[in-house]
Amino acid sequence: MNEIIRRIMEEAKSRAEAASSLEEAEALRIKFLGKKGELTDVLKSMKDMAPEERKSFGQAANEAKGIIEEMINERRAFFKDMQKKAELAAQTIDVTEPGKVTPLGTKHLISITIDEITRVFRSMGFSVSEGPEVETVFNNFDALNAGPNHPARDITDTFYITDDVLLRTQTSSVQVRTLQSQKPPIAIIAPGRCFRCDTPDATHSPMFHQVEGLVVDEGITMADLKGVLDSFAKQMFGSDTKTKFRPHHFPFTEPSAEMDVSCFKCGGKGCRICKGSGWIEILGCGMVHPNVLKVGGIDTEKYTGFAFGMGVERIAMLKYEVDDIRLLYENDIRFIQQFR
Ligand code: 2NL
Repeated sequence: MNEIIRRIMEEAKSRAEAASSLEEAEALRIKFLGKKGELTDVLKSMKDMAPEERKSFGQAANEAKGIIEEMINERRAFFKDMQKKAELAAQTIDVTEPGKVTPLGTKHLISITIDEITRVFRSMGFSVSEGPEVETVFNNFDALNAGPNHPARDITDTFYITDDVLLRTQTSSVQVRTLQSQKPPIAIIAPGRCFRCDTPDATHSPMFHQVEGLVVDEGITMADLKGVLDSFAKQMFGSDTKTKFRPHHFPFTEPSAEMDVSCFKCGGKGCRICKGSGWIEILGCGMVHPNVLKVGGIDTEKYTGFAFGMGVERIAMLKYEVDDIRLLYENDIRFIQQFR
């Protein structure tokens, strides 16, 4: 074999063996086989050779090219393999390492209470409706038979956005929408946020929650109202719970009542929770006023209904003995985690 080729091959071999990294091995390809590489230079010089010399020289040079290529490839593969092994070693997972503990959130007491109320009414065949917190004055007041001079409309009591749009003061507006969009029989509850201009104290908050309910069908009477709400009270506060209905007044119901339950803490003897009376006021209710049914386009000769509304905060505070409504909104984890 030509002396020059042999020398180049030997140099390539020792350089390949000496290469200590993938980069070094790759640089050898350029040094020996690249456009300006050593073997390429030798091949270029062939043009000055005699034809028979050129043939054997060319064969030897091509053979050398293949061998050098293979040597370099082998070296590259070696370093690639090393790199991969190093990567895998670095990635080794220690399965005995203790896992990271992600603290689990807890349901807020308001959500817990809404869920409890919802479960009871669902079990009696009610479905759950939701509606917007930003409502029309019509859906919030006019449709509910609250006359143009009703005190609740006052700007000192209600958050108005424009003359015709407000933050709903009760979730009745959801039921107004239901009356307008569905035909009886209707049995729904509407849980959700409400807003009133109140200065916060132990029992008031400008943002609070309500669950309202509405039933409309043929032949619905006050007896249905009492039966459903008495059953709700027993499921919510215990099967020994007694109920009592006191006459009241709401513009959207006639007749209207407030329902008291016998104190679930003392059983009626009188204690701190029921302020010594043995009874606790839980909700307002009544037979839906014909004017409200008419707004929903419901035939008041054929259909009657009852409705009720309760404050979620009030029920949560009574049931779980929370003495300041503001605790429900501070979101102190030590408070929130007490209710699981
Ligand atoms: C209370 C009293 C009440 C209603 C809400 C209602 C809704 C429609 C028609 C008639 Cl669409 N009434 N809702 C009825 C009686 C009482 O809430 O003290 N809530 C905290």
